[in-house]
Amino acid sequence: MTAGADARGTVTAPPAPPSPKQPSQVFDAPDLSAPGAVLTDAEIDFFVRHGFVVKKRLLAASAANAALDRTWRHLLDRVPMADGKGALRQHDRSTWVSPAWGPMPPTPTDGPHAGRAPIVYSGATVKLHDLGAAGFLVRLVPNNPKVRRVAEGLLGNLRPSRRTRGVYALFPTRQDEGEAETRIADALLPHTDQVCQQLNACAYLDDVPPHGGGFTVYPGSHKALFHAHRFAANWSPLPHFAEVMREVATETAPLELTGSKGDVVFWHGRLVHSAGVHFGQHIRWAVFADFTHNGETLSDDEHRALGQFEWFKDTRLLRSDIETTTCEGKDDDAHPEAMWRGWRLAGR
Ligand SMILES: O=C(O)CCC(=O)C(=O)O
Ligand SMILES: [Fe+2]
Repeated sequence: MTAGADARGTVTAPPAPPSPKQPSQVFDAPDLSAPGAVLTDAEIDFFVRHGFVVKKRLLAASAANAALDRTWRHLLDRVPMADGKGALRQHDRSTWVSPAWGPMPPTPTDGPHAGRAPIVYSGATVKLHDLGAAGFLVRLVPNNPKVRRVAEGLLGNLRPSRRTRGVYALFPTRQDEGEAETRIADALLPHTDQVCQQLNACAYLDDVPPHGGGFTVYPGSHKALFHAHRFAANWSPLPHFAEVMREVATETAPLELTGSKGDVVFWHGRLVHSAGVHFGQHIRWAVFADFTHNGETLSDDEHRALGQFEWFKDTRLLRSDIETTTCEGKDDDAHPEAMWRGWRLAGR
């Protein structure tokens, strides 16, 4: 049954899962592709079971390099450094470690960037949201025919892509001594994303070595989190959401996805994930993109009224969404079809 009436759910902010958290394990995802196939059965099975699949070197290296050069220019142009603390330089790795950013202006409360700074720079993280709609990024990831065919093969008819979330960089930091396992677990911030979450992509613009900030996923968590929402896609956490997150964080060993320039991780919108631990010397460069069905969506003002307007994401609440209770108890491995209703992969 499709919920045509109120597809918005009851929204309450979930508390963060506490420690102890499981440390992540470095994971080089298997290459399950086959020449000429957009998606193999093995890739689809992997995605259904684990909630993600990695398409290796899906982006051309030359295009990733060009995008990275433009991203560097934008970052150097727009992100201020702290006075007297030394400049950041693209081709001087010694400047990459623990960069001292200038102060961030307050988050805009109105205008086009209300609710989220156009660029977030804090500690080791830089999120270039304002670059997210740049043509070269939209062409490289969500509108790249190779990426789009995979997303369509998994999800079906897609809402036209207008933007990405931007480029997310994780810089190397000076490391304190400490027990590696504790540092790894403590550094993780398992969470799920909001607004409307069906399918997402994380594309690497450069190689991501072990413990180099690889996107980190909690395999299989998409199934439990699916049932921790009232609706299949729209942000609609149920009262037991926090408990489910706690169980995932304490019981599931997260996988830190190492990879190469051009790899694209496709991940289910309900998959628990985190930015990865980073003890290395490289910068982790990733473009995040959102995909949803091409259904009717709420207006921007309706999102604002619900406190759900996130301008930097290419996703909007669906006016008609599926009630997860109608899928209850049927998404085990023997009957995987329930939580995949409406997905193209279910029809293969
Ligand atoms: O940068 C990453 O690896 C993860 C970012 C993320 O999960 C988010 O911004 O919601
Ligand atoms: Fe996230």
